[in-house]
Amino acid sequence: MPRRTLFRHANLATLRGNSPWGWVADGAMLTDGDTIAWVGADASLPAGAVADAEVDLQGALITPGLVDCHTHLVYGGSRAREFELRLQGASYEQIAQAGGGIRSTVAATRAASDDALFAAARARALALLAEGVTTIEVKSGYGLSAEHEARCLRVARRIGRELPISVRTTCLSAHAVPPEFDGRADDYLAAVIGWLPALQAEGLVDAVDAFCERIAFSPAQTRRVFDAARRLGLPVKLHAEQLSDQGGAALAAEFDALSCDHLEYLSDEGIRAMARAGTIAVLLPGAYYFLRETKLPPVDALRAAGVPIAIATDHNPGSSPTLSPLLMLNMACTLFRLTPEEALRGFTQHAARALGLADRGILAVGQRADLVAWGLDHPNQLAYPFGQRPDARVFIAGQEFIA
Ligand code: DI6
Ligand code: FE
Repeated sequence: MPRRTLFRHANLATLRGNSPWGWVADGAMLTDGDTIAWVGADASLPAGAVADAEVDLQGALITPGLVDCHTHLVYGGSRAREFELRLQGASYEQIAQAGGGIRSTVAATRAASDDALFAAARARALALLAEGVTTIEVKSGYGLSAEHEARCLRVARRIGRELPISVRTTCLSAHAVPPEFDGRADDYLAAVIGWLPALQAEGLVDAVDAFCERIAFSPAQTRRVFDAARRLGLPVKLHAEQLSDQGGAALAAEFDALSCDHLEYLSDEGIRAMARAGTIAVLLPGAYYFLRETKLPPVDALRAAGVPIAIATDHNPGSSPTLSPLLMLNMACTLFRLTPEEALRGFTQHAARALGLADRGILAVGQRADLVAWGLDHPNQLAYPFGQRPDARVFIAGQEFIA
């Protein structure tokens, strides 16, 4: 595609500022290379806004590209059998404690070849892209050894090289204790802390995450991982307060975490700490739904404290096997009572902040030209239907992605 493209006759949900949706009816947008050069009402398009190509969007809706800021996209195997066991009464925690759960995915991941891991992850990334996702975060955490964590993170990087989608990688080696360290969680963490510098040196780590939970790592253990990240200058995020209140959010905020994720059991103290630190709350309605959780994240209190809320798929084989960001928008509204606008801002603007990215998430001059042209009249139609996929043309860094 040519360097400068003028998009005309679209309704824009720019998400800029505080006006509803940052709405611009009959808008236009000029992109220059990978960047937005002008955005506003078609009628006020400056005469000098010349382009090499013009795209008449015929009344389509443009939103920023979606940012899926929490995924576990690289893994082998399936957990359909575990789903059956849960339907027969076993709980997620019981299955994990019996050596299933994350550990069964670790075994399948280690057994898979690099190419098999890549092919599966690529297909998942393409499914997200087809629903408007232009940036994804990908966590490790199903390798759980120096060799296999590196392999999974390389697969994530390869997705970013072979598809136009942007990939941010997060090292989640502190996800579970692998079998060879059974009963020796602290020794395992010492090993993780030992291999982190090499992963970073290879350019495989944009952030460090941990699973702080009764069935995973304690706050004291999480602190060791965060201390190591801080020594390396890496930002942190945390799976916090998903199944119980461990005080993980306050701990993460102490380390100026980019985000705390899940948060069903988040306390008032945790909220205050996140607000002080500017940490984003990433809510994951897919996991809430699939694990049939009943404790809702404290959405009203987060709003009152001014903590920005992001939404993500949490795609993973155990607790959120979804590849539909639009279903997550719907569930953020139906289950968590977000407004459709909050849900969309959560999957764009605030999700970008949860990844530390300031160059995307809204449609504004100077931002990356990552955008979606939807065959819809209004952005409230994104969150409303479920199990449907509207027409979507996806542009990444100014270029249309054609599957
Ligand atoms: N919380 C989750 O929901 C996922 N990881 C995590 O820390 C689930 C991972 C899995 O069950 O495979
Ligand atoms: Fe997760």
